[in-house]
Amino acid sequence: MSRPDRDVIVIGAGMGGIYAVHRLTRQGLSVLGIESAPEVGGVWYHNAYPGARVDLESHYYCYLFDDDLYREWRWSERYAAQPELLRYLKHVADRFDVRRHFRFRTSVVGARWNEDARRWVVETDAGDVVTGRFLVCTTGQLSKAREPRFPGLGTFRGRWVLTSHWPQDGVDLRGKKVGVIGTGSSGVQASTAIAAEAERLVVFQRTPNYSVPAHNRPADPVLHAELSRDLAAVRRKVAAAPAGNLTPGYVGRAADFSPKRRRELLDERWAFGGQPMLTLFSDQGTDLEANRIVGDYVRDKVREVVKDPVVAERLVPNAYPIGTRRLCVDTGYYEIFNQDNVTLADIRSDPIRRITPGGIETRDTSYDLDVIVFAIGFEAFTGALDGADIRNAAGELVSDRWRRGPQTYLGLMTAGFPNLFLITGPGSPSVLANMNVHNVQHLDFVGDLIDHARERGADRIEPTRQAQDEWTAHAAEVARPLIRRQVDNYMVHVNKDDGSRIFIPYGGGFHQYVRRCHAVAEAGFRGFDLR
Ligand code: N01
Repeated sequence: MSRPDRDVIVIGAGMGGIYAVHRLTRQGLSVLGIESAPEVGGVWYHNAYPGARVDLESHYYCYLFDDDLYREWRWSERYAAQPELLRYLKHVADRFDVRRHFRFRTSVVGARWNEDARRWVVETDAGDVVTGRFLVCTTGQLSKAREPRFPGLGTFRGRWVLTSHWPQDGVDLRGKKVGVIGTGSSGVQASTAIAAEAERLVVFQRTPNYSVPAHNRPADPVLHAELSRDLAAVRRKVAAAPAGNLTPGYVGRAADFSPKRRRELLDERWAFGGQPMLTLFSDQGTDLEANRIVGDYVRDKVREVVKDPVVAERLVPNAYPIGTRRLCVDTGYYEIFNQDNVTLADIRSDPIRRITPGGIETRDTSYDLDVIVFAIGFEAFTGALDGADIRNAAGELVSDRWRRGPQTYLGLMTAGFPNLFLITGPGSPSVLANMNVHNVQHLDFVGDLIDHARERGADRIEPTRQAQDEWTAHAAEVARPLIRRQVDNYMVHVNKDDGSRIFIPYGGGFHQYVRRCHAVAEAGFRGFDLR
């Protein structure tokens, strides 16, 4: 039988794709990367909206696999902004010479598993067909934008844009009347930056989200030097951390502390800033009372910052418990509502009716706008896979198999789709973990698994049904106590027929997940059927 064109085809040149090509070529595999954008960067290429910035500290949200790379790159800020992140990813791509393995400006429009030839047959929009033994999807979990489907959008005379596919040549917002729809992480960041630039900003909020200050500042050279001294130890520690980074963790259960001490601890976390607000009390993710204590603290902060009490009450996040959706991390978000040029439109009580040639019409009000910014989220987890039309030998999409929720082994492979690797997929910690660390962990596992199979003369890898069922049951079990499983958002799959809810990422923590992956590898990659 002829050999496939490549050992591995990698889809996507974001943080995961760059490392995939580096890791897999380094172990001697022939690799072709395919990327629709003209450049590396993935989400950090496309999400070029004003204010886009990482919400984990840059000292940890970067590649840790290469000591010299880590030591030589100096972040300018504690939380790097999108242009700097993109510069970093281009630097890494150059340093490890990965670009020559990529076809840019090329989209995968179909991929089929050919069982007889044991290979993936991949078609691109350039009309090429290329075959690969393995298909590695580093397509991201939050990369396929949700389409704005608002009546009348086609009639709008101004310009409309998506935060997730911001025009690379920018959008001039100076002196413009701008509307932002959506108040998740993207909308909060974009609104904060746009408020400083636009003549008028209207923020269209359906659900008030929790946002905590980042307290961004110049990067700390002492911390960088400290971490650089022993990167092997840093790698060990992040692998043993619940979210794959070394920010402050749990201090104990909320009930272990007096109200006065709790308040001090909350003040300290607030002063630290960012996501660690979710890792203060060990029971705030599982106990509603512990959660309420943290939620009330943030709600009071909103009331302290926003001067108009009516606007403040609309912004107060009380629709769901804190941390059950992704926490927003901001740089002065609530403060913008004290500016004369900013209006909050509460579209829960006064819903959008239609988009008109001149702006947005709600049930009670009409907003005159030059630009509409959609920050309405993503077709999470399966959007990019379906977009590439990846099908097994029976012609099924992964999402066809996952109608009642994702089924995977280790969040990495799914039965019925041999040799297909879903990097940071459903059933892995995925969006709950530090993505750089997680990508590297997953791709090291994949590299080792391919080597293991080849040493045994196998070129076909598929998880067994039993291993997949056991992993899916285990993931459901660890998610059972989590309050966040009860709250609708992109991390929860709800079955319409019986209302059953499946928490999509692995909720047991990155540390537990890594431990289990090690155990699987040490047991000869137990649960994978090699042929
Ligand atoms: O998307 P989202 P996002 N009419 O889905 C609203 C990562 N990220 O792009 O809550 C009106 O969170 C929707 O309202 P509701 C991060 O993991 C990271 O902001 O459904 N509104 C919500 O307010 C994050 O979690 C960074 O009622 C509509 C918003 O749009 C993930 O990406 C930065 C609507 C969507 O929020 C996604 O964040 C950015 C409609 N028809 C993103 N449809 C950082 O690292 C939706 N909405 C900082």
